[in-house]
Amino acid sequence: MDKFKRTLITTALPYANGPIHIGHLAGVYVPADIYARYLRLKNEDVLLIGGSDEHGVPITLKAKNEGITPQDVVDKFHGIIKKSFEDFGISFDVYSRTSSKIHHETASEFFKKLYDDGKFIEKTSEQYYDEENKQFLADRYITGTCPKCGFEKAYGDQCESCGTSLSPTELINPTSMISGNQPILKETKHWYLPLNEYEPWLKEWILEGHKEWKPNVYGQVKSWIDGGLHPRAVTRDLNWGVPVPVEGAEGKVLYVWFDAPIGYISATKELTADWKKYWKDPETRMLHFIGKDNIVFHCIIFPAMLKAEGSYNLPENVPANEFLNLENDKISTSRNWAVWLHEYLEDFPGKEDVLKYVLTANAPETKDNDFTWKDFQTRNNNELVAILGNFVNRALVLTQKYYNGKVPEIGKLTEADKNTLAEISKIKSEVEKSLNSFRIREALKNAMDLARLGNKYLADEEPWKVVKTDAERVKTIMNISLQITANLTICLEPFLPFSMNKLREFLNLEKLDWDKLGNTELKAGHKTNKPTLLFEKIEDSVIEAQLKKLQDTKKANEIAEAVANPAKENIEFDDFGKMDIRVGTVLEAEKVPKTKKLLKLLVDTGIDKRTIISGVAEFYKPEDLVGKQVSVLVNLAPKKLRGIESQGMILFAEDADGTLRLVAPEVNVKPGSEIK
Ligand code: B3M
Ligand code: ZN
Repeated sequence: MDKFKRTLITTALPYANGPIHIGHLAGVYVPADIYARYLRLKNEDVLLIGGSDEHGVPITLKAKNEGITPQDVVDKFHGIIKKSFEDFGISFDVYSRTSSKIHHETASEFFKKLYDDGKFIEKTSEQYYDEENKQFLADRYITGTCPKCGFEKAYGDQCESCGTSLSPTELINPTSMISGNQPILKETKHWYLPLNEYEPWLKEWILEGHKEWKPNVYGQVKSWIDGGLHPRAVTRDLNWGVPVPVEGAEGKVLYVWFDAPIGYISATKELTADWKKYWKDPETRMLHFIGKDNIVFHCIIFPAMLKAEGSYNLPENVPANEFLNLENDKISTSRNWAVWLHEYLEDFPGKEDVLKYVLTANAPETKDNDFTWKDFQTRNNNELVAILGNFVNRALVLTQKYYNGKVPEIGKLTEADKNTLAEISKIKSEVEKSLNSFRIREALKNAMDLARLGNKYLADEEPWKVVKTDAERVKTIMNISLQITANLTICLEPFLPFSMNKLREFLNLEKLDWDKLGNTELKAGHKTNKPTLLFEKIEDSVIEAQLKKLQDTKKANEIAEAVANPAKENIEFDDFGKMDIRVGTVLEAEKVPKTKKLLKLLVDTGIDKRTIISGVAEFYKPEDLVGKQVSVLVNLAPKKLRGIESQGMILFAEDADGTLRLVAPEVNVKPGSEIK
């Protein structure tokens, strides 16, 4: 730690317009939590800061769509988010929220100081205004046709069809999403932070001074700076947020990205009266844990704000992660393509650590990664159960069996014993090295090496065989195995806190500091407890149920996103009249042998009883159709299918996902009734 006495860890404040999903966890909260737990285990002074980001346009839009207030929206999601973090064991020292009074005051004062010090420029520009609702329209409140690709539902800031970023005035046929009217252009005044003035300083501070930052972070910052920085508006015309605390700013609030990072300060204030020590003492090291989409805000804009204010520390590092995908598709809150934390906690009670483990082992540290349920199962069964759980269980169960749970005396050490014990210290320094450079995934792998070491030691020494010939030797083997187990409770504590707690209970051992890692802390004669299983196998059926849930989501999305085909060319009434469509009743149904899709039906058409072949075997079982009424085109020329003559056609509606559904009268009618 050398030049620093303490660490302030901030985690990106999630928007309170949806629950937490595995992407958030893998990118930000799990690595930050591991790092904070590690420092605490080293007895360092550390704070882990979190909170909900409760401002911004998407929250107001959600409120509008659901007919509730923005405060209702954030109350609901702040509650869900906070509880799920707690249950999952993210060890925040404080989890605050930006709609709180303390935050409004803090953000307001911060703005006022910059304003009074003349750090802003004021600019008047023309922006879209909804006359009916008497309000300026945020970019997201305007839709129109994309000038690049012609997509008709582009937003004022971006076209989600072709990805182009837009400004509202570029939209063709702009429409207010509030009133549906065409907005007018009207002059409005805003305050801008002249980022361009901070360019030379940013170059020196980051590009020269922080070459050690992760390449993905450094690279993104460099390309922003190289592209040239411009003044950035820090206020908005909106009625949800922190009101701009100067005269002549009625109806204006701070831009969400101006107030949100100040939320880190407010949260620290909420936690401790001693907050200045963490923000202003240069001996405090500040770290921002974020996802890659937040890099520019944490590496350029927020530091420029802090620099302009003048009395705060700057971040020492910003270990941003890339994105996690889910089953090969981008995680999306609006498309419900996610594994939601609160649902996981319900579906997998007691398995918090399993998710932490999988998200860490597969963390998107240097590139985007994919979460799959299959990988989740494999890592649980082949790593947590087969390596860690298996070793610990053997060590503890054999101790129960041979010594009634008491730690046996250690005797004369063999070379293998000495090497094994020496290995623990090596693992310690490997884990430290990885963690100190934020390679959390590698750190976990190194820590798991201790469990691998234990497994190998037991497999090599085979106490269950030696016990028949050399009982004294077995005491030493078991003593060493138990020492490794005790060391695991330290080494894996930052990564698997619930499980290590359990393991300490088995061992009847108190929590040990990081510096004890490598020691032999268990004294001979110490009584251990009867263990249960540390991890359980996850069965295929459990994984299949999760995959089914995702499949259902995918289907629902396809249906929701599908657009109806355009109407066909007009026809004359007589053309329609040529079709003779009748209601019929299915009398018999069977599969056509050796086909996947075809059913052979016997239908009472009221006119006659006839055979019709239908390609619906994927959607209906024969027995489901018997007795059902159907619509039959009876004057379609007969056609042979697989050697059977089909005398007409049954009508089906094709859903957006391709599913076929019967078209039938609302109540049963007499077979032969005409459909017209
Ligand atoms: N709420 C954006 C996000 O969740 C934003 C982070 C704020 S951190 C100060 O990606
Ligand atoms: Zn477009």
